[in-house]
Amino acid sequence: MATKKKSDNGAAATAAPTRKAAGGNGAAASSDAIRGDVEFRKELLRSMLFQRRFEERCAEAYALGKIGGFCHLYIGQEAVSTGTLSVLRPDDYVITTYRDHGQALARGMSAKAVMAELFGRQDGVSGGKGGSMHLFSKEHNFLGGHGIVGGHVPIATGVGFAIKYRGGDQVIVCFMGESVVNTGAFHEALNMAGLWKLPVVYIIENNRYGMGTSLERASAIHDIYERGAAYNMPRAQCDGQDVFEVRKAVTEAVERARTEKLPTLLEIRTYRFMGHSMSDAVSGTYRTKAELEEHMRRDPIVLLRSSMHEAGEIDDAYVAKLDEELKKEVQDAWDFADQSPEPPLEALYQDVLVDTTSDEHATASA
Ligand SMILES: Cc1ncc(C[n+]2csc(CCOP(=O)(O)OP(=O)(O)O)c2C)c(N)n1
Ligand SMILES: [Mg+2]
Repeated sequence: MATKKKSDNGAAATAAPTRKAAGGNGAAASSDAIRGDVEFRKELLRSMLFQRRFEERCAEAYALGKIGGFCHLYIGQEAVSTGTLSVLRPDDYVITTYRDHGQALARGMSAKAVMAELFGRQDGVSGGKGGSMHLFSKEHNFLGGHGIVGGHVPIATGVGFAIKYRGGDQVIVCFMGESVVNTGAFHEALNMAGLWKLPVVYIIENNRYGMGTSLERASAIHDIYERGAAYNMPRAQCDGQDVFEVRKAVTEAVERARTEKLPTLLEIRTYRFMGHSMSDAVSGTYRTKAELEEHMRRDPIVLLRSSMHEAGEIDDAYVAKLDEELKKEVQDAWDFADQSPEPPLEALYQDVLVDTTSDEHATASA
């Protein structure tokens, strides 16, 4: 079990809790294993609420000019990151898009180092040279943070190939938005994974929009998990606002990948509460305020908190204290980022090419 994990720079991070997933050989996991005990559910709540509080401050930092470039918030989708990453082992791999803050935090990466990256500072997870869209951590097998829509999907397939080739039992989870399913790279990559039976869990976070274009205006089919049929790939769809539904679907897919070396295409239906990026209006252009408000009634954090409240597992005082702790942790991350220096000019020439013939590289990849 891991709840509060130590991170890169020794600071406590609020990672998604982990529990051994139930069910081997593709057997469906039991409801008890999915829901865990009260302490586990509290950790799920903590993980989601931490992402929310962190990103609320990101919006503030962006408005103040402390964060530059692009910045895509994940608010509303936190049950997907927490639910998914609570199923993985530390030696599994994760790869994602530019909407990556929540997943990095749920994976246990240091909030301080993530915030420093957003601020473009030297102590950031990518040395301050990547920014919001390019969070990486070798320690956490977190392979980015990618800005090109669909560009990371073939990389995930390659990692799946490498795992199988080396005889490992890890899996790779590849998060993507629903617009990715209309790119060529998606089809090439999923075909290979289906053909070669690779341990990859492809997760489509279907938040209904690609920038300002709705799924219905962009895709010939709307149950997009069905695209897996073209690649003979196991596939499923689940509710992304319910963290337990996410855990259940991901547990089955991960077990299938780990024990049977089979890929899965999972469509997780969610909704983003903010604009596409910080430069986009929240509503009033491509979606109505009424639509947004309807979806906000299914806020994943409120759903979990209310169910625990009703079961008598937490009370208002518990939530208030938790919130206070998390806000302080985010403030500490902000302060850390703010005092971190900008990368020196020489950093421009560092980490540009890897000398794959060097001894250091040979040892690292052995
Ligand atoms: C190849 C490519 N084309 C266009 C863009 C511009 N772009 C950035 S995000 C985005 C929409 C992606 O939507 P989706 O995959 O649904 O992810 P979401 O933003 O909803 O998480 C587009 C078109 C890009 N980054 N890469
Ligand atoms: Mg989308």
